Amino acid sequence: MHSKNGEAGRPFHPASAMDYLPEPLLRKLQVQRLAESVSRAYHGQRCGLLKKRMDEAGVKPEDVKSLEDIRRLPFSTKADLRDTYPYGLFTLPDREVVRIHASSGTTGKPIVVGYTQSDVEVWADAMRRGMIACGLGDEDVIQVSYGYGLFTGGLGAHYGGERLGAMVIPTSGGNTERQVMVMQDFGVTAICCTPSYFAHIAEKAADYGVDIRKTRLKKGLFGAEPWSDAMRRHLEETTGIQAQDLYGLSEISGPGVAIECLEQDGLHVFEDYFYPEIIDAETLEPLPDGEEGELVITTLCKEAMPLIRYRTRDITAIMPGRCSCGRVLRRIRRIGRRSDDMMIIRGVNVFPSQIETALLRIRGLSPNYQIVLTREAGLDQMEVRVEITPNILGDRIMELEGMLGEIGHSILSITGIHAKVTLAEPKSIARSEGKAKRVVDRRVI
Ligand code: DLL
Repeated sequence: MHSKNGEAGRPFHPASAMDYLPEPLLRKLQVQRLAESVSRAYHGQRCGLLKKRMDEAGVKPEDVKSLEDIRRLPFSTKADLRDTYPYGLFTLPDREVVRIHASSGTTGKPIVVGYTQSDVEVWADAMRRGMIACGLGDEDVIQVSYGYGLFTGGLGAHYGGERLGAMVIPTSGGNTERQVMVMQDFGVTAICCTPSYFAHIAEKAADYGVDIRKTRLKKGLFGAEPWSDAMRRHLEETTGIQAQDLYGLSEISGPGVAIECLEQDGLHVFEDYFYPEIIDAETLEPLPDGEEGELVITTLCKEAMPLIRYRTRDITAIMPGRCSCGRVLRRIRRIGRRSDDMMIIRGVNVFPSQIETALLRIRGLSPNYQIVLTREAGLDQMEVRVEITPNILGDRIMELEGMLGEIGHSILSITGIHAKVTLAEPKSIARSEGKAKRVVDRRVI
């Protein structure tokens, strides 16, 4: 088997044998793990949500005998996480849980996910295999510039890199000058961050007189936000690295649910851990391979918080046929959009409803607002334009300035994003007769 991008001679990497499991064995393993996962969720969820839904649908965990049987199971959504906040979907006692992460919910509260020791290991293993698929090995020096904290990006890439045996440098996000220094001085060969942050790092590096082509950097594992092939070409041409697409979501584990191999022709899903389906977002009916729809994922090994048929809201397709890299794992197309209104701003998930919650906490604002997204020097900027009510208009300028600060603070506390706030005169923001158009996205991705 030959690969055009340099995996030649090693189509089968012994350290990622599961990627090459013969298909009948993989499907058999999936059925067995699916049945176990459904049983864990059915019997274990603290809130009993899945049990209630399955009982209503007349399905029992024992009914899951083939992969087709998955269609009989109810879907789960972000709303389920919100409604059972914080730990309702957990299936094990707290003492079994060794890690918590969180991601934006649709209102002021985040959604919370938990991991047992085994869940952390499964996640690290998926990331490790993803890194191998990108051509990385124990000789690599990996700079992790995804944020460390409740966000899964930093620790997810970190554990994967350590499991690979690479040298991992946990720079986390921010302080771009130091990022460039570390990259140059520490002999970094691969970087993990959002594609827009790498564009920003590259631009800053040029300002500091550093030519990334002359450093040892050769790979980037980019994800956490949608990006395009045009952006890939731009990053690859300006910096000389190979830019790989990395996908994941907190609910399922974090980064490493799917990743591109060196063929850069779709993202391999780690199917022995995460079972993918594509559905029509309107009818909820499964769609055949090749057709675009919403990605639904069932965790096969998760212990602390198994999720059955989780609707990701990400739009993609399962690509028919086998990848020329030789991996048996099926591929999804790169994700360009979602079926809901979630925005991703500097890698942070933000819902318009969160902005609304933040605005309505403040007296004197009307519920008419608009969110304008732009990208400057590779960095996303969010402007929130909000109308004031007529009775506030007569107040002194000083008070209006205080109000700007208060709004900015309220948005920051709910979303974690610094927004530029502009007050607009009453009735100056366009009204709509149907769905309000809250978001104007001027970013080129
Ligand atoms: O963004 C996990 C992650 C970290 C993935 C680092 C990749 C790298 P959440 O914050 O829960 O988790 O956001 C998940 O981000 O449902 C997609 O809408 C979007 N997303 C993630 N990766 C990609 C990608 C992390 N490669 C949400 N392309 C997902 C497009 C992506 N969208």
